[in-house]
Amino acid sequence: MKLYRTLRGIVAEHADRFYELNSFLWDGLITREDLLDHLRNLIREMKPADVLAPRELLPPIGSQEVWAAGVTYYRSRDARMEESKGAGGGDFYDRVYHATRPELFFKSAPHRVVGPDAKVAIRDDASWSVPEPELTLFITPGGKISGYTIGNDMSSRDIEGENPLYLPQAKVYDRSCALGPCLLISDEPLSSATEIALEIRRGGVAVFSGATTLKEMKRKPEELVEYLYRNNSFPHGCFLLTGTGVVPPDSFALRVGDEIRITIPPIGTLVNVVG
Ligand code: DO4
Ligand code: MG
Repeated sequence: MKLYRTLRGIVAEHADRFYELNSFLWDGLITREDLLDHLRNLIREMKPADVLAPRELLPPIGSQEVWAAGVTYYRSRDARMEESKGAGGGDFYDRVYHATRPELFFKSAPHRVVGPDAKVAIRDDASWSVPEPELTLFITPGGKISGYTIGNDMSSRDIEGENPLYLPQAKVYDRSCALGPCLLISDEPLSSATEIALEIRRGGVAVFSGATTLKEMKRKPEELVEYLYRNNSFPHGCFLLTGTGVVPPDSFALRVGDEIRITIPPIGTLVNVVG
């Protein structure tokens, strides 16, 4: 079951049919602990449409905080050790990769998040920015993973590389986070064979493409959630980006106009342009 947040209300997609849930509010709906069963009961009584009439998709977020995990893939550990070696910070990334406690950081308030086809930003004071394609969990107030979406954890590598203490500035700024295109509601974990693919197009031509699978992720989603919810309450639930396993080579930096396409097959493709 997929849920879309749109300018004309909420739409559920199930078995290639679309159901308008116009009378529902996003926060009230997605924070239900029995979300999947509730949606199944709702649509049972409804008349579906075969196609979704064109409408603008919004990011699948209401009042939730967005958090992120870091260095959950070997590729991320490697790239960060390299970018920060001049600053003497490299050892921290290796240590956190192997530590019991994961790296978790606050990524975004809802107003900094953009949705499908909206523009993501690079900082004016950054010279080396990249997208980070990440499987993103939706967790209920009770701590249950009830949905999945695609997240882009836009990052300024030069700022983070200069000093790891600059991480919040490298990660948190207007339009530094994209989520979408929908929330995949499932009580089952995603298969470890699930692919996360990134393509960056410049002037219509692919200038970078790469992929990983969830098998490469060092930590289990439940482990990240368990740490995030320690002494932390989320009355509206929470989104958690689970870290990147795809990092373009060090010679690559995003430019205004670049198109970022992130695909996670059971969820869809999230497309944003830098602007
Ligand atoms: O350690 C800094 C951030 C790491 C991160 O965002 C990632 O690994 O995806
Ligand atoms: Mg990241």
